[in-house]
Parts: sequence; structure tokens; C-alpha cells
Amino acid sequence: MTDERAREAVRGINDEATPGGDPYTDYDDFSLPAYVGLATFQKLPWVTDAAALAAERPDVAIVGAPFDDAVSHRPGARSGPRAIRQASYHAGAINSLQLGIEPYDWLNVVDAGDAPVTPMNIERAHAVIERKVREVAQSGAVPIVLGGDHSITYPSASAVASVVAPRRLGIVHFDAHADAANSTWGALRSHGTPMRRLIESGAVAGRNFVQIGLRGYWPGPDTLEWMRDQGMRWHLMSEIEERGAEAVINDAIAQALDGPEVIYLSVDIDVIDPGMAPGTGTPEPGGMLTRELLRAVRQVVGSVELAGMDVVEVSPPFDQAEVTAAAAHRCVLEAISALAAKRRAAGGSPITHLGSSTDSSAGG
Ligand SMILES: [Mn+2]
Repeated sequence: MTDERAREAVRGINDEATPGGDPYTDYDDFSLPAYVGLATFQKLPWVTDAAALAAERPDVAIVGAPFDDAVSHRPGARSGPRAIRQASYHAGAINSLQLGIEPYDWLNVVDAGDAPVTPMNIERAHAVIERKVREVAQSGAVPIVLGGDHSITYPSASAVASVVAPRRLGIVHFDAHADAANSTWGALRSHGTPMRRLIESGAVAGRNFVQIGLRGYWPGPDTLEWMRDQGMRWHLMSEIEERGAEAVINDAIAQALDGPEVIYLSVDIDVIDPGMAPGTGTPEPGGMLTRELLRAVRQVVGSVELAGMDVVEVSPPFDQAEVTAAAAHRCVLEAISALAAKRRAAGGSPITHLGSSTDSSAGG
């Protein structure tokens, strides 16, 4: 699939395009069913090379971080990026009913592939993830990173913070867990510690690190005291139950932007109730509804300047019927659609697709 062919096909919803003459060539890869061909995210062009990204200057780029050597309980998130990429029944083009927009008519989105991770070496994996995310962000694209365990937020958000500097980064973090421990059984790089590392390193100020959905029985009082000392702010799941998600998230956005100009959004899929998202490493009962989280992603992305995002902790071996991977996939689509709606609202122009016509059925 070349970039030109993918762009030609973007116009129109693919499965509504009328076949032409030759069944062998009627549809290009972008327009063929989701299960046919390469499983790039939403069949988007696969542009992995830093030079190609710099030349392409996409608006958004998907990045895989297939790494789970830093989990404390049940593993499997290394297979998350691949599972999320294929958790869709749509061919490439999509139309957001929620936002009334065909996002790929407004944004140039590519799949930048995976960071070149190998197992059994956390420092090496984090280093290559940081470099990959930095390359994507330096191209001008908003990186949307598919985890991977939550430890990858440390290199990923660090890379984004370094690229946006001197502008400051706030972080909005959905999770059942605070992930701000000092160590996990002595390991400083773990999926329980990335938020502390980000604050200690200065990538983000504690007071602009805002967490939503915390619940259950971890962390302990010492870590909570450290979090308070940093000025971190968090909104328990019980607050969402009492006040509703929309009001809580409005407060969280204001707190994260109290100083910074741009936002990194980190979504641990375990913020969703494990009854709706069982495929994750540390499931904690009593979480958000999937529909609440998707609405929350639209709310956050629609009202901030998004510099980067990740969706982490999808563990396909523990999933059922791909329900967790699908939720993660839709978190990404909601973010892309909200970015597109912002582009349109700001008076932007639709992308002129090569070979496109005004006939919306001309896809393929
Ligand atoms: Mn978590």
C-alpha cells in the first residue's frame, strides 16, 4: 500500500463504495475489509522511518510499544499493540456519529509502527520507546502510543515533554491505580512507578499531574503522602459515582492546565470496570463504564491542546472476545475524531486527497 493509494481511498466510507469493473482491483488495501491485508491501525499508511515521517509531517501517528517486562501481576500487554490494531470491523475510512466527522478527511494520520523493543531488558526497551516517540513528535505529529504495560508512559511522556519544551506539559491520567510508587519489589522502572519517575525527572510538575478513576487497595499511605507532597491531584472513582464523570473531568482538565499549555493523556484500560475490560494485568472491580471513558476521551481531547497520548495495559491473553482491545481501539478513534473536529472548528480545510472526487462513493 503506497501513501498515494491510501490517500486516494480515504474519501467516502469504503464498504459503501460501488464496485467498478475488475473484482481483482476494485478495492485497494485501505478499502478492503478489516481482516484482509496488513493490520496497520485502521489500515492507515505504515510510515516507520524517521526521515519519511519528517517528510510526511502527519498530524497524528500511531506508535506501538509492545513491552510488558515491567508488570507486577499477570503479563501479556506486549501483545497489546497488535491486538488493538486489529480490534476493528471497519475498513480504513470511518465516520464518527458522535462528532459528525470523517476524521481522515481532516487529519493526515499514519501508523508509525512499533518501537524496536526486545524482551528482558527494561532500560533498553524504554530507551527505544523514548527515541521512537521523540522521532514521531519531532515530525510534528501527535503520537498516540499503544502499550504495552504502563511503564512505557515514563519514556513516552518524557519524549513528548522534551519536544514541546519550553512549553510545559500537564498530564491527565485515567487509571484504577496511581502508579506513583517509588519501586515495585525494588525495581524503579515498573508499571507501578512511571508517574513518580516523570515527576522526579521534572518532565511534569506534580501539581499538573491529575489522576481519574483511582480505587481499590493500592497504593499505601506513604505513597499517597508523597503524592500530596508533590501537589498531585486525584479524583477517586467514588467521586465520579457521586458527581458524574463530566464534572469531575472538567475539574481535572483545569487542574492539569493550571500552568501548562499542552496535555499528555494516559489511559490505562483498567480504569474501565473489569466486567467490561477483563483483558488487563491488574483488574480492579468497580470502574468506569466503557461509554463513560469514550465520552471522557472526547471531552479531554476536545478541550485541550493534545501533545501526546497512550493507551496501555491491554493484555490480550486475558481478554474475552476482544472486548478490551476494542475498547482501547475506540479510545484511539475517539481521540483522532476529536482532534479532527477541533481542526474543523478552528476553520481548517479538509485534506485534498489525491485522485479524490466530489462523489463520496468514489473510494477505491
Ligand atoms: Mn492501572
